[in-house]
Amino acid sequence: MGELVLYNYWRSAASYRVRAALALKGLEAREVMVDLSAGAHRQADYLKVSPQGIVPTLAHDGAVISQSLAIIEYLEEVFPENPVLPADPAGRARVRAIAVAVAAEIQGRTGTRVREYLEETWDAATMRDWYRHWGRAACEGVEGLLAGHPDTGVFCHGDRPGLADCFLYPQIGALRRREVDLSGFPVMQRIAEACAIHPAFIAASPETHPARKADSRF
Ligand SMILES: N[C@@H](CCC(=O)N[C@@H](CS)C(=O)NCC(=O)O)C(=O)O
Repeated sequence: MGELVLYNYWRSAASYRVRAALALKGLEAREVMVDLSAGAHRQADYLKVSPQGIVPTLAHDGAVISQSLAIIEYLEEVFPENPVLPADPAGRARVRAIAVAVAAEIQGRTGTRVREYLEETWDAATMRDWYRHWGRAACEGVEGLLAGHPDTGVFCHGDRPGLADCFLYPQIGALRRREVDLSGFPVMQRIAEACAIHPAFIAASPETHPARKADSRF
């Protein structure tokens, strides 16, 4: 098996999803930083890797894979040890549904390029209201998938962290950084507390990432 190469950025929530999945599965990847703050994702050399101009992207054995969900599913299929998806089809579907709810309905509406476009015309207060509105609206749906469901445990699905947590926890970090009030979402908050002290999420975290320490702007 060839080397895993992960194009990502330490601050990116979508990148954190894949770093967390790698850590949970006990896999190592060589990381290539794509500095979103400096616009490296829009440069011609990176657009050859990711025509969408987004991180993360995984390169492995001649395959170049974009989209965090597709990347983690690829890792799961190629490296089945330490699974991040449950064994049963209904459980797998539930975990994927939580992941897509986070990726599409929280991050899709409030992600970097959407914000950058709106920031060109909106003032800071309008931006803040918009972000908080969509952040909370999407969280209501995710909390609904988790609260009271018999398969919700310490983590999103049972008592071991998996793919759904790889999506949920980084997104909660992004919402908190923008001061979205998460007080109506106790299950999400409880799961976030469990992730915060789990070694895989600590190892993959933006806060502890070597590229952050090397970046004098932060
Ligand atoms: N659906 C994509 C989202 C990827 C994404 O939006 N990544 C952000 C960083 S968290 C990015 O590259 N933003 C650059 C941009 O939007 O121009 C995935 O799950 O991988």
